[in-house]
Amino acid sequence: MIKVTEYDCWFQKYGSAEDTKDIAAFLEHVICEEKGIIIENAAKELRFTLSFCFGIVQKSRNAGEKQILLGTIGYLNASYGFSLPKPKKEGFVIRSTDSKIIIGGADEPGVLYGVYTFVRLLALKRFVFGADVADAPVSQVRMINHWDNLDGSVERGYAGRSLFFNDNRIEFDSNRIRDYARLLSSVGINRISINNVNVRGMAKELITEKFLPKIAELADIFRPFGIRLMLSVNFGAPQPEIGTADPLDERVLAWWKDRADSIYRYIPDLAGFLVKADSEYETGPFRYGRNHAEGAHILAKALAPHNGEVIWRCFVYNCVQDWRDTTIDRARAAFDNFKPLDGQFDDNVILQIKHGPYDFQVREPVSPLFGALEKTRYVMELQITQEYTGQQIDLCFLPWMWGDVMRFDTGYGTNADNGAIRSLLACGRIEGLAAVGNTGLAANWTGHTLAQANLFGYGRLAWNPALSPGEIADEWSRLTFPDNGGQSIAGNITKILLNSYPTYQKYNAPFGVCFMVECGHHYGPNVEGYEFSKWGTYHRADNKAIGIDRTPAGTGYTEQYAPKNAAIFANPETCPEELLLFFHRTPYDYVMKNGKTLLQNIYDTHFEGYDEVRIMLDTWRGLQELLDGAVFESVKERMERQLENARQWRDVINTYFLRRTGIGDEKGRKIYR
Ligand code: GCW
Repeated sequence: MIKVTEYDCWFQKYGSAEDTKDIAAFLEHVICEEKGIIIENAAKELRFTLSFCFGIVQKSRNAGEKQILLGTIGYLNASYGFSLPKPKKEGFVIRSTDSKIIIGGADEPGVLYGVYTFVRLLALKRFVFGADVADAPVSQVRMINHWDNLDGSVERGYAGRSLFFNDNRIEFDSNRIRDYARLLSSVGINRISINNVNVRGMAKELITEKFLPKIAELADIFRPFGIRLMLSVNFGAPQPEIGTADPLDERVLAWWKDRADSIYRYIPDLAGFLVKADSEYETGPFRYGRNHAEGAHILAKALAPHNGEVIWRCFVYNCVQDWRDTTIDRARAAFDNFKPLDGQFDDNVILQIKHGPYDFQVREPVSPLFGALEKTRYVMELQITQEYTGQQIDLCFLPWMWGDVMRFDTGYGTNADNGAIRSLLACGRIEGLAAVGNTGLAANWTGHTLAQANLFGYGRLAWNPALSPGEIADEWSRLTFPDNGGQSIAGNITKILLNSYPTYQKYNAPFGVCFMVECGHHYGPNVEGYEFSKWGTYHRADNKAIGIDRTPAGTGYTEQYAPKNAAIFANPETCPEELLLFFHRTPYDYVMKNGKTLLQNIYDTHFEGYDEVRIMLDTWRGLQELLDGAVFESVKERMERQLENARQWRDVINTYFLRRTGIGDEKGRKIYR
């Protein structure tokens, strides 16, 4: 029976020190003589995790005896006469000699990441004594965005209430925040914004003396883990006090400077501000007749003396569209708004662009802004919280889809690989990743225990976007469900994870059509839920065809891509079929690559999607004997709800198209009329 403590996530008990006995003598003696907030914590974390995960007790020893030695490489080389190679920023080297295992970091965070990597390798039984391990993160920005409100609710949160706020106060359990910081840091996260990008009501006061002392306490907990705080701010904040927030008004600049000065007195290493402006009713520079470069500029100026950065979101579109108006295409909005401003942003402004042109749908193309911006710094925004992907009731292993995003060739390289998103990350053109978090006060952090894999996977991908979904799923499963008694269930769980995204996609909105969800809360199907709304999210199905023509003959969206992709997407024969309805208005009798019509493919995928959830549930039930009861039950209960959701999706979608077309399933399966 495998005993798993959900709270501990990917830090479980991996058996006794027996399992590590060939190197046990080293592990019993962790030494770090260097001073520093992060490095001292690295030593503490190593001692703690060795004891917690492997039951290793530290013993006092003489200097010459076997030990693990930690330090920055500069310090180690100078103090011990080593000649360790210096890795990239935040990177590390692990080297073993007869008397030492040395974990050397390029800098203090590097030591900490070296420590967590070492522990992970031990837990995975992959540490090879004598073989050097060296690694460094590909990008500098590896951020989590919380959409937590001051009242303690979490926008699009499916894991209980906020870790940071309650009842219009900052309220947290320090131990829990420390555990959270460990989880994040252990997968390389180095920034966190703690409050919702929709900064409403009292949340506007977070940047005042009323709240800053308490925010400083949070920053103090995250700091030793190499994680810097960011705050979401409301662009209109100066308005009530001085009657305007116009970014070209000197008084407004003075107001922001004053705020920034006082914020930095409390949190000297704040990473900066995150801003949602002119988006979904949030105010922004448009209100004052200014553009987004001018808007970002004023905040950038206020933060610059403190080395702070402005992360400015590109989720700007017309959210009061008239569905009758077919000339507006929401998918075009980010590019239309931001590409013309390329080169006009300050050096300490980073644009944050959602990975797709719409809004975290189950399947969207990659936004055409990636690669197209040449003179502007930017990061990609992903969503770990499962707003449109099952809300942590349905299992949906997102690194599968993120992997597709990472491999997408933007067409802005000289060959396929150096135009790929992961290559743009590797060469620094895309400066990193941000993602909306999926955690809360739920006992297991994420509601669905298996949704922990999405948090883990996000961090691992932000560290190294070339990791495959298979590698990530395998690591996570083995760390979380350790093989203590020789009964490996991790392999089964890896398979369940890897099937979950394709399955979810099958029973959801078909072939990239997007938005067939229930309005407001976004769980479950409602085929025309957003069809006559103001949000710009239409599929315009009639009796013959469905989808938006986004080719030059239609909205012209395809033209926002590099020529190679513009051509691929504009032609239904070359357009990836999973995106067919995103790019093309397609008749139901269109014959797809497998020789079947679009309609029949919609039916097939929806029947299959449901059947696959049933198989997944059966597989899970088959693990009952091997798994700890609580984890088994909580996941089973969610999978049962998922099965019901998949049934609803299958039948609502199939019935909708049967009614539209009058054509039934060629295999004669039951479709309700
Ligand atoms: O997807 C939409 C969500 C909103 C969210 C918004 C955004 C924070 O439905 O809840 O607001 O995106 O990304 O700003």
